[in-house]
Amino acid sequence: MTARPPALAEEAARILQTNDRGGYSIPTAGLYPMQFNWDSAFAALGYRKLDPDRAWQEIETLLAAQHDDGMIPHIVFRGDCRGYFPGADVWQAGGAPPTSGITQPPVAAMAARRIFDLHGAPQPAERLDSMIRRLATWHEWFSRSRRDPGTGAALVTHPWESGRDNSPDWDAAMARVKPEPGLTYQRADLDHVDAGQRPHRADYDRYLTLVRFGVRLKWQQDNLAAQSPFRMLDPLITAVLARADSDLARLAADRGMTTEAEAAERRAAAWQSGLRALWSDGAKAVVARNPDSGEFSSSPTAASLLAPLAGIRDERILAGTLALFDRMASQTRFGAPSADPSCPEFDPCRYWKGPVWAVINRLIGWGLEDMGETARAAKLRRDTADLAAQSGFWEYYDPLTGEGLGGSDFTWTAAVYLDWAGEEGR
Ligand code: 9WN
Repeated sequence: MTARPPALAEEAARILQTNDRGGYSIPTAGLYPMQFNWDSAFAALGYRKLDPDRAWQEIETLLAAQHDDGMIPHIVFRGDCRGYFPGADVWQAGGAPPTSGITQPPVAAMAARRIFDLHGAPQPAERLDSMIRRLATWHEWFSRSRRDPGTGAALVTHPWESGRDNSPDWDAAMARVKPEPGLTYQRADLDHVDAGQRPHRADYDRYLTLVRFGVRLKWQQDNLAAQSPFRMLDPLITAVLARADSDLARLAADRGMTTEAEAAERRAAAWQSGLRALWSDGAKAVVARNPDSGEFSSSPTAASLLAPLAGIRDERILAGTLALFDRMASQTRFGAPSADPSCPEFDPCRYWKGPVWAVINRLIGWGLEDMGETARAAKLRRDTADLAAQSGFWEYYDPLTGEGLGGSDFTWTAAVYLDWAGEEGR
């Protein structure tokens, strides 16, 4: 039996309230007991339905963790973080509260723009001005410390920075990372989730090796971008930056911050051209790319469906994107699978190797709606809502059966339902 939509919206609201730690949220108790960067951006979109001021607070607490160089870290270790590995003691990245040493997809400006458009500015409105300044400083940091000069696309220095940890996009580059000899550590994720739904031990060895590399560089971000044993160009972060900078430009213009608005417009155009440089004639899609060899990833992933979000309207890229969307949709009951079902690495249960993620559907749907592709966007919304109705609000789902996987009672999945998926037909 499937839950009826009003009951589902109530359940989603209950999850947001349960995971609210007072001004910030955790993704889910146990598995992720602290604040995560893009999780908070999506959480804000859910809180806006319950209390817009609480939504603004979520963004403010995230931005409050900004490093001196402008980076907003991927984890802010607030509250009792025991039970998560690697903790602040491993990262050694400083901050009060302590943080990780890398960033995550910058969805926060997109969330801020949407909350502003639908609910107006927070009170007093100067709060929004400080958020705009912090977002602008963060986005400038991306242009300075994560922009590949060759292609103009965004570089990631750790799979965790991409937010799509074990995506096939990173397999070739990860295979070249030599794990540090004699690493001993105790994973905490397997206390909460079945090993078949999480990355392998060989992945964790490399995740840790890369963290220790950053510690040795004292998290000097420009050096990290130049020297990290893992450097890849990410279509998702590039597309999100194009969209987030254009949203930031609109927000800044609305607040009369002309200099910030013009700078954000320029950055948005530069990220769009960076995304075009990820177009592969072989894959007929925008895909991850090695900045050193220029080599393209051999198969597309869900991140290849984000050119519309970036505001790209080139005929060839849009036609390739829609054809890929249709092919992937024909291969799974629920879209969008995080990895291409035709690729040998596809695994419907293992994290970013195939499962559906509500937040990725939200980003793809956002772009499709922008370009007037309402039928395809509606399919993704319906699939996202059907997954919640069938299984509840999980971290991710099997695209073939709809089974809920990973952590349960998950903040960003509940938030995407409230903000978007559960809205269908209203
Ligand atoms: C490492 C919190 C985060 C998400 C990421 C997701 C997962 C962390 C982990 O959980 O990553 O950053 O420990 O597995 O991949 O996108 O932000 O929900």
